[in-house]
Amino acid sequence: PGSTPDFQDIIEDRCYNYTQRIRPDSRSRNCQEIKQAFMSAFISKDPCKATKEDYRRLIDLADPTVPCNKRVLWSKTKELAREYAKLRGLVTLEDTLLGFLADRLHWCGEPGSPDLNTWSCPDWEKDCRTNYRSVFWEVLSERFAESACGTVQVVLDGSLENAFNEMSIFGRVEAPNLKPMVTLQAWLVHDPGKPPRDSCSGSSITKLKSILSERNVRFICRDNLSRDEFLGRF
Ligand code: N1C
Repeated sequence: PGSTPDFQDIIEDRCYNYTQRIRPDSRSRNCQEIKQAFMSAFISKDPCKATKEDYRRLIDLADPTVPCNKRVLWSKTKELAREYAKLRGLVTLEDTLLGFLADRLHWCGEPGSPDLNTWSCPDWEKDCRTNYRSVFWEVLSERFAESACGTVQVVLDGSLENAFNEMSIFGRVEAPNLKPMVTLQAWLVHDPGKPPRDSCSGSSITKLKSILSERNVRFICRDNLSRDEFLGRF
């Protein structure tokens, strides 16, 4: 797809909603400035040439202020992870200002044009990995993971053959950026009506363990959980 219609208005609305209603305690932020910084990160630029640098100013304006010891990561389980976080008073990246602003949106620009491209934005698999949306989530995810402390949870889809996927953002960006001494608690949850296909002793989780042990991150894993068991109601 191309950029989400009314991208700028959505960013602005969400920014006011977040800073004034959802987290009015968060230090006062200028939504006009944040929107401008978001736009200037990618407007008029080659949509396949995104760099972390492009988002530097935006990130500086809106750094996460969520607690470091209450973070929930996920891969292929966004809605479930968000539900779990909400029930337990924990947070996902969409609970930070920038995660909240960009959730479910698409955006890219065109060289030489002041407008968003509403026809087509590059895809990570088909077109280029350094597209503005992917790089945005990578930068945010990297910061979210590297600044986590205490126990970090990750919700993985146990109905997949490889619950841990090295090519996912969790696999290539978050897991390798956890700090030493952090504990990662993994939950393998299978979909209702589907059998568990991966487990804590399977090869994908073994790979995750090896990435973590190199970094001195402790690892706890629970598998074979149904959605209801995981969310704690039977
Ligand atoms: O590639 P993934 O999952 O492993 O990424 C998820 C991982 C989470 O732990 C988040 O902290 O990375 C973070 N993250 C988001 O919060 C997020 N919100 C929306 C990464 N990506 C996010 N998106 C979009 O979903 C983004 O476009 C990205 O490519 C997908 C990742 O989904 P996935 O494969 O289920």
